[in-house]
Amino acid sequence: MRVEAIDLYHLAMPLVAPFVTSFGREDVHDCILVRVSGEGSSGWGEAPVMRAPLYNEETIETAWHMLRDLLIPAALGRDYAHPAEVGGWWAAVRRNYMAKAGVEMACWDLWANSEGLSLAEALGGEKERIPAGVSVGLQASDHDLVALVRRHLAEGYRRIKVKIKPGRDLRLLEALRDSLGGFPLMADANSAYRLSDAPHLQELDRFALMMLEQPLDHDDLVDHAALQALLTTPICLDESILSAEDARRALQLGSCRVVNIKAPRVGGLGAARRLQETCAAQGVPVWCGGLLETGIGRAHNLALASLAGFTLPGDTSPSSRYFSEDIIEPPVTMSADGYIAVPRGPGLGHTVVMEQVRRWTLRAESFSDR
Ligand code: OSB
Ligand code: MG
Repeated sequence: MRVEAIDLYHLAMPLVAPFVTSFGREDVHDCILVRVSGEGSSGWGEAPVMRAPLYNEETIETAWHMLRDLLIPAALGRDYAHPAEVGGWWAAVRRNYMAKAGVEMACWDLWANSEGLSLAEALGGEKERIPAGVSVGLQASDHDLVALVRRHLAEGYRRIKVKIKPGRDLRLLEALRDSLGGFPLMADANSAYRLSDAPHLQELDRFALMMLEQPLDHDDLVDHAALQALLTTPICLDESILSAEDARRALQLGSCRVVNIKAPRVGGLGAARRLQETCAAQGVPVWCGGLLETGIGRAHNLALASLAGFTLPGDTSPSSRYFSEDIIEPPVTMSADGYIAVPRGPGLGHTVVMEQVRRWTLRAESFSDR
């Protein structure tokens, strides 16, 4: 498959409700959509970068720069026999994983389309449907949070994740357990605590959480290991794991017992699959996280989560949880018992609606090898 042209679109799509975490509030989902074309076919990827470097160090502007000035020039005109090769094109470029993932994931879709395979088949995914989880942001009050989680449980979600931060943790979890009982629940702190908070975090053990996600700094495997030794609740790492090598180091140190895998965080689907294999070899369960993706990134996540090694429900929710109208047709939907069907058609298995893409595009740029 030869890469002949690449198009970039910066989208800003309004969310149906603001998403509030320990690091900030998002009313709009920003991302860079990447379309790679070649040999009469095309494929889509999504780099879910934010405007500010709050989740990782990348931003819309840094990713656009990396794509335009380094990653796309190294990709145009390249031939690949299999998309697992693509990540290697930028071996000399450090990090900038979301920018790389945008192109890498589009190359998977392009290849799958030309082979007549679904993305799940291209990756080796076996599941026909995946259990849906939902990530619930911080709400104005514990009362509002309980009402929202009650609604999500009635909608069928198979696991609930709530965001916590210092001052918004024990009472909130207590309210959920008191009102709604023993449903599958976990908490994500997005690095809001320090190791000196360990005595406080030990109090979370009484809520029987499935896991506590990323309590400490994004680059601190050492303190996470010290904290894990003091908790019965398993720690799950998100921001701290940027590669399969990071996971090997984290597991060697005892920094976590579960890993959240997001393809954009690690440079794409090839790297995400290697990360999953590293975890599986050590008996460590993984699940597929999310970054509020549009239908394009969501379809990629469904394909990834269809791999047998993804044994826990993740953060993949239906389109309607994020957007009033998605940019793909049909939108991603969830059954009443909380499952999402893995797309079976070629590539994404959904059609990208260009009218919707253009509607939310703030900036676009095209590149070709001619
Ligand atoms: O930490 O998992 C996270 C969204 C944006 C940035 C970071 C995170 C999240 C989520 C939402 O939790 C996951 C989703 O619903 O896509
Ligand atoms: Mg997280």
